[in-house]
Amino acid sequence: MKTKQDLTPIAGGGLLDRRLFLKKGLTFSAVVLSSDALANSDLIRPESSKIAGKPFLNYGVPSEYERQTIRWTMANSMADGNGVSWTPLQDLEGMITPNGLHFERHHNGVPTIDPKQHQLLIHGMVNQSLLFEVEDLLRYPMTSLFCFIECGGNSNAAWRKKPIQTKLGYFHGMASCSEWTGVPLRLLLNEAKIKGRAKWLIAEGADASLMNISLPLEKALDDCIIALYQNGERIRPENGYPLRLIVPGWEGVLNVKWLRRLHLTNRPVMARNETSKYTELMPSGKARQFTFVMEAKSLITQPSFGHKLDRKGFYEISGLAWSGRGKIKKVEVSADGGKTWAQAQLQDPVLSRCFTRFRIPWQWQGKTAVLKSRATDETGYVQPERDALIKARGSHGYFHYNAIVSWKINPEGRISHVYA
Ligand SMILES: Nc1nc2c(c(=O)[nH]1)N[C@H]1C(S)=C(S)[C@@H](COP(=O)(O)O)O[C@H]1N2
Ligand SMILES: [Mo]
Repeated sequence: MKTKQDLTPIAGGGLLDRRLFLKKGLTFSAVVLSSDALANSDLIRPESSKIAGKPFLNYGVPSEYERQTIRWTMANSMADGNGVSWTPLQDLEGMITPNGLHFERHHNGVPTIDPKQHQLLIHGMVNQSLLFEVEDLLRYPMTSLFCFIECGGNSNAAWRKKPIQTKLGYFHGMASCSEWTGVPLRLLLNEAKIKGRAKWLIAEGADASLMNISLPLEKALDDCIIALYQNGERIRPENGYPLRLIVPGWEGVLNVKWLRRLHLTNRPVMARNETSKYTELMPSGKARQFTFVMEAKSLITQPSFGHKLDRKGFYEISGLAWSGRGKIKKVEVSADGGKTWAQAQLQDPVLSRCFTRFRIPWQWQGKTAVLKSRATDETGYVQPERDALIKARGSHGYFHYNAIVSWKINPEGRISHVYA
């Protein structure tokens, strides 16, 4: 048997070693029953077991008791159907985002597309232009990949001078993670026979915004897919039905939905979303452009703003980490505002460019505490503190915010978002 020493904190503020902690078999909150209580017949035969349940459903929906777990939607006035909906990351567990809760970003609404009417055109610097029906694509060899999609504008509220007080998903939830299945783009491009001068691929959607974007051909040939399925079922209309481009690890905007055209060229098209948007003014006065990769980031999802710690004692801190450059190598957590750090356990599987779930037990003393998480990816890149990010990038930022997020717990157990 291990001794009491097992629960010696491994960092300030009460962070504990998860393996030793689980071995101890401690109770978190279960009620210990007396023999009188055990005599209560409802415990042995609950109400729900006394009548037959509801019939089968052709398509399942979440429990009626989970109606609060929803996307938070916000339309803007720039164009009809322009806006966002956020994934409620604070209410979810594991690494996969349910399809009905995948965030949405549309520039002009969700088009209604009959797959029988939809075609994909590949043309430009190729030896033969090709036109694919959706039916044709469904016959190609497919592959699946688990990856996150994150909008380059995710977390942009954190660039503001004062921290916003809102649920985690409502400012970091323009990121979701799915298993995408479809045809490797390389197969289709090789079939069209790329001309030597081609360097870029302009992808265009079939929505009212005819959104287009330039993608380096090298990336297209490396690991991009034309996805037809999302978490096992055909892609939802909101996420690009009947087909979309998946560009693993790179900015959300490159993942063109309702994809209808791939035009091979020798230079970028200089579309709205790679010139006036998704570019960043740097302290030098010059703007960064084509900042494709989403750098490593992590968030504590439990506990986070809107949750309340109702008593002191044990809690499992749980969160998500991801990097557009590969796998997450480690996540460190601090419970004392960054003075000391302890390594959290990464939950299997840890996949490249995919959400990774991390966990660490914590004994809250009932005092003020500041929780932080810091991700390191397999390239050695370490998620920066907010000050360092602002120093490097200036204070005019709007895109690519990936600094450490801090939650302050007050003695009543209430949680606020702080810059610390
Ligand atoms: N055709 C088309 N593709 C699009 C968009 C769009 O408005 N139209 N939005 C882009 C942006 S900015 C992002 S962040 C992702 C969002 O994908 P999702 O809505 O499936 O989360 O889709 C990208 N692909
Ligand atoms: Mo985006």
